[in-house]
Amino acid sequence: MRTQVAIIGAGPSGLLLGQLLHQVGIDAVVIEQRSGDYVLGRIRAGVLEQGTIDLMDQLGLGERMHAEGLVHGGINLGFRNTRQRIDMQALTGGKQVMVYGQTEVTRDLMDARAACGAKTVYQAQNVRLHDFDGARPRVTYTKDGVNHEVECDFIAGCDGYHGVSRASAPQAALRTYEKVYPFGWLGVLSDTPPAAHELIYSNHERGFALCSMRSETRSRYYVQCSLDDKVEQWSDQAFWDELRRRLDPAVAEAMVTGPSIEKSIAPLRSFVAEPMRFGRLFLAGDAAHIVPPTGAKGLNLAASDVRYLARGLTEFYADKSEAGIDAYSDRCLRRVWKAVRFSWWFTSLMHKFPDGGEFGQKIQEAEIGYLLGSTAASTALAENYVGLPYEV
Ligand code: RFL
Ligand code: PHB
Repeated sequence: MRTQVAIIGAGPSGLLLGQLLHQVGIDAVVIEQRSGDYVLGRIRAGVLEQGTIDLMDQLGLGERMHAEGLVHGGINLGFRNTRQRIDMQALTGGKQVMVYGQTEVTRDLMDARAACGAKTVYQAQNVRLHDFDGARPRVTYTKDGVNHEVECDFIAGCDGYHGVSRASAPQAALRTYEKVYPFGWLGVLSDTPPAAHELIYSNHERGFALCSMRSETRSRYYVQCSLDDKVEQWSDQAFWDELRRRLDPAVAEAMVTGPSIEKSIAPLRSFVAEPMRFGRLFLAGDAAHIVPPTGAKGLNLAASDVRYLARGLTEFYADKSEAGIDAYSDRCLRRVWKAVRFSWWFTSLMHKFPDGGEFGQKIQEAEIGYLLGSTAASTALAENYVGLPYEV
């Protein structure tokens, strides 16, 4: 098989890139190791920045998102049994975010891909990347016991943190930066009405809690947990009890609970790999960087990476210019590091650190007080949360 761009991974970055390239007539094949249902079954991101919303609109895929997504102009910070709203819309000159789950974004992209007849290979085993240091890269894989080879001009490594793409880069040319946090998030999805109209990020002496949602009837909640915890140890009742303890009394009492329909534990990590280009291999999304979910930035960074990559590849084919692909890595990394900083800061502010002690707690309290009392400080939070601008 021959294509222009071989895309490894059918997560948000791979599927978004596929549609962006399709829109400008660049042929791409997406090669995914899991089944489509498995990809859709992963419950992840919930919040889209304006830039990600714009990208879906640009692809002509905004209809369901605008009909079903929930537009939020603020978030709530919970602290010392009270709750205060940060009016992001007022602080950023009208910017908002959209609550529309990653599952739905992925479904819309998969449907669009199928509708335009673009090729996606699911359940590809043993995916390998070859010869991307020259002009004729190849990707090989096995499917149903048969070996396949894809010849291409470029490879886009959109295969997440555990994927094969970053691992295939020449390790001597790769520099990585990492911070692992000493706790995880236990998440529960339930068909219950959300606890509040907007998200609540709660700093509590027992640990962080987050009230989020997928719709008016489906909620997503998280509590900070120990890295040693196992999902099986957490009954639904234990989860709801712990969540309630970490919220202010008004929300805790009014909250509707019900059976969980998904429950999982995610570790928290900040990670950046530099550069994001090796010859004709480009890394995008979680393959190149991970942020802790506190800032809701992971999916949004994946979207900004592939936007830059699609532009670079379009310039390559349409204008015979390599300027865009040459600038790709630096351009992405400037935005990535700002989101890494924000996600690290917000994580540090809101979680209980095992070695933080009473001093750490007092500093957090002072900072949250400052944040809520100072327009300058709350504006800094708001402009990062709604998404920093893209470079033109
Ligand atoms: P993905 O989604 O991991 O997709 C990579 C795909 O590649 C496939 N793959 C391979 N395919 C072929 N060959 C191989 N060898 C392969 N190895 C892997 C995988 O099966 C998969 O289908 O990466 P991508 O596309 O870069 O997208 C990144 C986002 O998924 C991620 O950043 C977000 O989910 C992070 N995130 C959030 N981001 C936000 O912007 N807003 C949020 O509110 C938000 N909340 C979250 C989150 C992530 C969470 N978890 C579980 C880590 C909440 C949580 C709890
Ligand atoms: C979610 O709804 O899953 C979600 C929302 C906001 C975050 C992280 C996760 O910061």
